[in-house]
Amino acid sequence: MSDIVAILERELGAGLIVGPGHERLDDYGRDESPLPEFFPPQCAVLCESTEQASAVLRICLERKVPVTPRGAGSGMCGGALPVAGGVVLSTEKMQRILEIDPADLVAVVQPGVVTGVLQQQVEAQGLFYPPDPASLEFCSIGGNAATNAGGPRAFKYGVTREYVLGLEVALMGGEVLRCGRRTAKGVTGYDLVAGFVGTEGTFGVITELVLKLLPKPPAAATVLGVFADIAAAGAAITMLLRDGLRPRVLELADRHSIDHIRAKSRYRFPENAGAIVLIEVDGEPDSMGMMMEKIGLRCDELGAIDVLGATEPAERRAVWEARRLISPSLKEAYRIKVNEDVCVPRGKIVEMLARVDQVSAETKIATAVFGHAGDGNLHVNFLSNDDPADPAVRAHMWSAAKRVFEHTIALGGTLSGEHGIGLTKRDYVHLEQREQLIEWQRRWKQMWDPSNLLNPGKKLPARTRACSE
Ligand code: 2HG
Ligand code: ZN
Repeated sequence: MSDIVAILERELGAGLIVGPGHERLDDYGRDESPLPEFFPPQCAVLCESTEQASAVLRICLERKVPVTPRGAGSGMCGGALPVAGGVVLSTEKMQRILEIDPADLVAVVQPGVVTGVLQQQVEAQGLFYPPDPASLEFCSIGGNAATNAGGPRAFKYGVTREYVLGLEVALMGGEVLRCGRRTAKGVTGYDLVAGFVGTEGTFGVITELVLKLLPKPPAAATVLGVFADIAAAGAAITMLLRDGLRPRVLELADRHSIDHIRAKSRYRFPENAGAIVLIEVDGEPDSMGMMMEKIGLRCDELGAIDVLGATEPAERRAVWEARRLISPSLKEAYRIKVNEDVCVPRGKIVEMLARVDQVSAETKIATAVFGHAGDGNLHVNFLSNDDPADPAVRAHMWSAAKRVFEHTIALGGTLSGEHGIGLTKRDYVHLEQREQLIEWQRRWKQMWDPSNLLNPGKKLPARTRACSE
């Protein structure tokens, strides 16, 4: 394993390799997860083509060196951390948009394309790529597909999986597989595309994607329902869902989340906001006014203390910039931010919010709660300025997260709605899934990567128990 850097340099050229002594090497040992440790790889290879990615995977299998695939490094669960050392295979340089086809309504892209850049490019042609993770200005499409990323607009349009029609994947050992289609429908063979999306780089490295596009909605408008507290906002969301309302976004942010973005936000959030429900609709321009009025009146009926509208593009942009700042602002303000991403059945949102409050009171840990409440997907952030290096502090923070997981599962929910399992949550998978089910997934992983060298130690708990449970 020790000569792997020299071999890769010889076979691929030193220009692609971030090796020992390089000032950027340590960056590949970190991501956006709340872990104090970092995991330096032996080197990172910044691949520029499928052939290069395939060569890395071939050489590393021959030498039995672990490989950790990495997109933009914006993941929050440690999925891109090289916990076993070895080589990081980065697709950040594979940034070409190969095709935008308005007739077929598809785009063909390399994995390093930044999600927001793709959105701008397709929108310039009157098209629309809906998945909008909050990190869209720096995350990449390959990472979005690897984690099956969501975002606010998932409420109406669904998550990344719904938009990946076809994939090119480089497998451990270097074989390149193309699967899927570019047609609107298709059922030939097994659905390997769905099988690769969301596998967090444990089955293969995505080297090209065929993405589904939609026509761009001609207009959109945003309404902010201001509520006295999170319980009132949660109850309003439940009622809005029961009304059968289908806006494209139905988001929630509590007072703590809003307070952290006030100073930086161009949009002025009302001082009295105990919680905000963010609703966005899209459709024909002349229907926007009527839809906003209807939503506004309904928010009033549901106890909003104020209702504000944003129709002008600049104003809407300011609202969304502010919303996307919640996560980075909390990260800046606290030394520890353990952020969970639980998802509960929609009918259980109010109960889940109450249980989060209960955990915060029991553990005396401050929380900020925000996110995609219309989908039941709540970002529960546990926050502290205690010493992150103190194991007792960390254990206490994670014990609070575990309680939230337990409440989530008791309510019929799931550990992660959109961020993934990666490293940080793999030891909690047993709370949600039976050993038998986990074992079948391990066998599936084994089929693609029998030597367990591709992103080892992620997604599933290690095999410690008998599988007869
Ligand atoms: C968001 O929706 C992201 O802003 C980040 O998914 C969530 O930091 C978080 O908890
Ligand atoms: Zn989110």
